[in-house]
Amino acid sequence: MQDLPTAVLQELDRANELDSLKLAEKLQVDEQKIVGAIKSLEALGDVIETKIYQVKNWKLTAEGEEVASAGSHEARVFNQVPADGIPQPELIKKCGPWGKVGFSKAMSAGWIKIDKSQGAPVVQRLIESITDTVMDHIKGDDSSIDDKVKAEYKKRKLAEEVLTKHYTLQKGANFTTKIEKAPTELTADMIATGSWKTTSLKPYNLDALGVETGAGCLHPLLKVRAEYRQIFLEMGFSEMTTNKFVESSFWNFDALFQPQQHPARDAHDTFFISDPATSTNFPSDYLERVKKVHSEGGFGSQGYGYDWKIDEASKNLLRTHTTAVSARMLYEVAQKDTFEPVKMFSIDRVFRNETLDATHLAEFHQIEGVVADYNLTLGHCIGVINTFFTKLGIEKLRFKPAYNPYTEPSMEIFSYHEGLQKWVEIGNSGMFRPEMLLPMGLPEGVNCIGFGLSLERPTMIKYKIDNIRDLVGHKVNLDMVKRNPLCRIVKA
Ligand code: FB9
Repeated sequence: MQDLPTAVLQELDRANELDSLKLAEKLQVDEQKIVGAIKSLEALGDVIETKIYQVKNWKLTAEGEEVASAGSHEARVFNQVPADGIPQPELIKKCGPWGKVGFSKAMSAGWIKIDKSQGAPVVQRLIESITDTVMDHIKGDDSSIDDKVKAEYKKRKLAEEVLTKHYTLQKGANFTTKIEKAPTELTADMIATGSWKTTSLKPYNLDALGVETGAGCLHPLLKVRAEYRQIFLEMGFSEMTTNKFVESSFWNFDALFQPQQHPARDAHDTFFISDPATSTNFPSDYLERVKKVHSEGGFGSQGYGYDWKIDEASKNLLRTHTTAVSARMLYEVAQKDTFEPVKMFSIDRVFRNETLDATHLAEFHQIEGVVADYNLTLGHCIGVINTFFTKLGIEKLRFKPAYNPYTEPSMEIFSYHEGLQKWVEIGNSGMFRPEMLLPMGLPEGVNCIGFGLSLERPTMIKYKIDNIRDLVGHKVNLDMVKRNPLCRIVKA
C-alpha cells in the first residue's frame, strides 16, 4: 500500500490539477490526511504548487438537528394544541425546553391565539393546519434559503456558517511522482564516498517546535522561594531545618514568652493535633525557667503572673509560624559552650485557623530572618531589613510601631507601591524579648532581631495572580505551573 503523498502525486500526474476535497472523497480518506500529505510535499520544495481557498459551509447545530428530526419549536407547540383549545399552563407543561420559543413563534406566525373570554387563558388554533417551513429549510439544501432567513436561523442557533479551507494542487517546477526522502543527516559513508556532493539534504525546518519534554516544572512559589533563599545566602544567612510541621505549644508559644491565655492560642486561630495530642519531651531545666518567667517573672521582667500549666504547653499543633523553629535554633545556639553570633533564615509552611478569602488560606509560607549577636539594636534590625528588601528591588521602606508577644519593640514594615500609589504592609519585625532569650541560656548582652513576611504575597504580585486559589490548591490550572515564566528578582 503506497503512502498518501505518493498517491497524491500519482493522482496529480494523471489529472494535472487536483482539489483536496474531491481527492479525499476519491481516495476515501479524511481531508485532513490529504492536507497533511500536501504539507509534506510542499516541504520537498517546488514538487507541487498549492493554492488555498475557503468555502462557507452551512452547518446545523445540535438544536438544528433536533428541528430537522422533530420539527420546528413552533410547529411542535401548534401540534400540542387540540382543535377545541388547551389551557395555557397545561400547554406549557406539555412542551419541553423548546416550549417558550415555540409558543412565541407560533403566536407571531398567526397559528395560535390566547382566548381569555372565559377567564383563564386558553390557547386556541387560528388555522386548521400549518406547513413547517423551518423544518423543510433546515432539512433541505441551504442554497434554497434566502440570506435573511438564514440570518434568522443563525440567530436562533439552529445553524451556523463554518469556513473551511481547501487546497488546489498543480505540478511544480520539480514535479516527480517518486519521492526520494531527502536524507536528514550527513553520514560518514556520504563523506567517504563523496556522495554528499550530489545529495540534497532535507532543509532544517527552523519553525518546527521542539518536542515538549515531559519534565516536571517548578511551582511559582518554589521559584520565588529559590530567589529569596539566594538573597538570604548572599547576606550570609544559613537555612534552618523546618521539617517539623507538627510542633508543641511549648516551642510554638511558651518558649516565645507568649502567654497561655493569648487569643492566638485558641482553637479558632490554631490547628491542634488530636493524635498525638501532646508532647512530653522538653529540656526540664529550660522548661522550669520558662514556667517561672511566665508565672513569676525574672530576668528583669515581672512576668505575666498566671498559673502556667505544663498541660497547655504540651498540646501539639500545626505550627502557626516558623518563629517556633527560630526558638528551637536559638536554644541550640545557647547550649554551646561559647556563644557565636548567628544569622539564620527559614522559608516554609505555617498553618492558621483563619477566615479564608481571596488572598488568605488556612496555610501560607512564612519567610523569616533572625540575627543574634552582642549589642544588636533596632537600628541593626532596620538595616538588615533594608538590605534584604533592597536586594528585592524595594527601597522605599517605612517602619511602623506594632505589637508582637515575643518581640519588643516590634515594627510593621511598609513599602510604597507605585502601582497602587500607596504604602502597603510587606512584613513584620522586632527585637526578641529577654524573657524569651535569657531562659534559653543566651548570655546577657546578646540581642536577637527578627523579621518575617509571606511567600504567597510577593509570588501573587510577581505572577499577577489575584486569587490565592489560582496559585495553590486542588483547583490550580497545571498549565499555569507548566508555563509560568522564570522568576528573576532584580538584585541591587
Ligand atoms: O508578607 C506580607 N506582605 C507582603 C510581602 C511581600 C510583598 O511583595 C514583595 C516585596 C515584593 C507584598 C506583601 N505580609 C506579611 C503583610 C500582609 O500581607 C499580611 O496581610 C499577611 N501577613 C502574614 C501573616 O498574616 C496572618 C504576611 C505574613 C506574615 C506576617 C508576619 C510575619 C511573617 C509573615 C512575621 C514575623 C516576625 C516578626 C518578628 C520576628 C520574627 C518574625
